[in-house]
Amino acid sequence: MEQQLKQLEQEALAKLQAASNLKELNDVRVAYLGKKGPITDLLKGMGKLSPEERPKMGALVNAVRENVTAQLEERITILEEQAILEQLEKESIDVTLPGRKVRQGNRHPLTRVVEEIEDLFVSMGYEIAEGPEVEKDYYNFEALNLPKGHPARDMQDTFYITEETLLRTHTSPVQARTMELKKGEPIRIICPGKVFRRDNDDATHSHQFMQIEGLVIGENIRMSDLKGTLDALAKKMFGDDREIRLRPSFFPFTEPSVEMDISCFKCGGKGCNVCKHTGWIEILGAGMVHPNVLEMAGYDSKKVSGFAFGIGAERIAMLKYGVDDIRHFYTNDSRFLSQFHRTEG
Ligand code: FA5
Repeated sequence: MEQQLKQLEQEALAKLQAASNLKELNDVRVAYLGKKGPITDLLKGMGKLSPEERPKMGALVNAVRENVTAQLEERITILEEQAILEQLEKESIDVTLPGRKVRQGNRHPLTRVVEEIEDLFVSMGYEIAEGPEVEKDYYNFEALNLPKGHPARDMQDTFYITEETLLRTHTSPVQARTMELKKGEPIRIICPGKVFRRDNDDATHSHQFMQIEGLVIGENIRMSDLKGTLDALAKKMFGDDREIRLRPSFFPFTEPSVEMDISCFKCGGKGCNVCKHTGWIEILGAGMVHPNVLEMAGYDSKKVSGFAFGIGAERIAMLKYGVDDIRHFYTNDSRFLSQFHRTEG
């Protein structure tokens, strides 16, 4: 029996050494030390031994059990440490590897144009105003001398929410709102924002685009003030070289009215698909505020006068950066947008 016990001990110790993970160790523990294992069996058989042999064998079996248990615990500690080391090895970071580049974002070309124009006008003493994109028919049309049924409404067909609310077709309703708010006080504002129209999308038209409205009201404001202001805008955005023209136009809320064109960046004025073979691209509408509009907002048109303009922000960005299709601004194509990294200032 002693012999048998020694053999069992050797076997168990060998298997403990051979076990390569915690699960295998547990299998060895169950097989040798478990309730149905040979060591327990031997202990159970002690009753059959003579009283002299019993304590000796008892001590031997206990010694074997203790030795196997001690070895088991030692192996558990070793394998646990090994597992932790392996885990650490897997998770280790090689600080010498080249880092992943974080792609640097930049402002959208339209945002930059709007900010540049804002800067120019703020430097001339203008305030920045805002108005809602979902607008009342009253402010979008009626307060601007465009009563219901006026034929000029057709030029700015839009998306109606209800009979009386719509997506604004231009930023001009901010004129009416500001005049109402200022109650006869002088005004000098610009208002950038999104506008919406039922226009067919093409190289220079979009159903949603940006305008920047300008409004100046005070005593003795003249057409020459408007011209000088637009001239300063054109010089700031395009430099002195680009050709500019003002031509007579019609808006129900200004009298007289003008439109400003810039010579086409693509063909230099010869005519191409971008400028619809005219050599010019229209960038804004403007004029002297119509007396009816002043009166409707509570201003005395005999005492004060004013000028207003509405700039197409996309058209400015197209001319400034040589973009030949307005749709590039809205597709979020990073190949297009990343070109503006270099010129970020
Ligand atoms: C207006 O919207 C007037 N509210 C401008 C104005 C303001 C006149 C104050 C007088 C006083 P118009 O419809 O022409 O005018 O548009 C102004 C500018 O917006 C155009 O010159 C053009 O640059 C731009 N624009 C017009 N329609 C579109 C479109 N579908 N897509 C992109 N830009 C457009």
